[in-house]
Amino acid sequence: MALRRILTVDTAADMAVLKQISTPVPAVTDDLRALMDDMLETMYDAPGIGLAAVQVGEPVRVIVMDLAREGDEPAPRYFVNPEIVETGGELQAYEEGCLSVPEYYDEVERPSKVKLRYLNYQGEAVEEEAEGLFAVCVQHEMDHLEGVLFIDHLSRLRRDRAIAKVKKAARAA
Ligand code: K2U
Ligand code: ZN
Repeated sequence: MALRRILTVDTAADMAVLKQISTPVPAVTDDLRALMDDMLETMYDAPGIGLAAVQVGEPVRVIVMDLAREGDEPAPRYFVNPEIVETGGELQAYEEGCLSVPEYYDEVERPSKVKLRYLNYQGEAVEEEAEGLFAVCVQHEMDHLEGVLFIDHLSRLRRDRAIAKVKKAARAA
């Protein structure tokens, strides 16, 4: 397993990759599992609770997640070629962050329930319903696969302020 660099919005090169639409994966192979292992290690190290492959420079339709609370047993989740097949419930606001937009948090409204279909770590087809933080994270990560960042849901002013803040922090580092 290896740590990968997480792309951030402060450079044009990284932003160009983050804005790409990720490509479907033809098959769940050992190489793909190695990428998912690296993504999970990178996510835990960040730390974060979700990560899309494009965030480590691999624009393929793969997401990893672990929603286990501090102190609980890790509960790694792998989603290959995930699709949201249904959304429901009421619109719910949640204070989101993003490992590609470090240290910036803002409210985003999303449907409170989603039904998703994906291939798991073994390449088996799974259909699952999500709500709560799981639904928020799935939709946040699915946005990444479409080249959409959570700040793209904000006003132009707040989006520009977020990017300026990340650029300022990168210069200071
Ligand atoms: O995509 C990412 O950058 C990973 C996010 C996933 C996430 C964002 C918003 C809401 C839920 C999940 C990172 O895990 S950011 C860290 C974080 C953790 C819990 C809640 C909000 C942000
Ligand atoms: Zn994100």
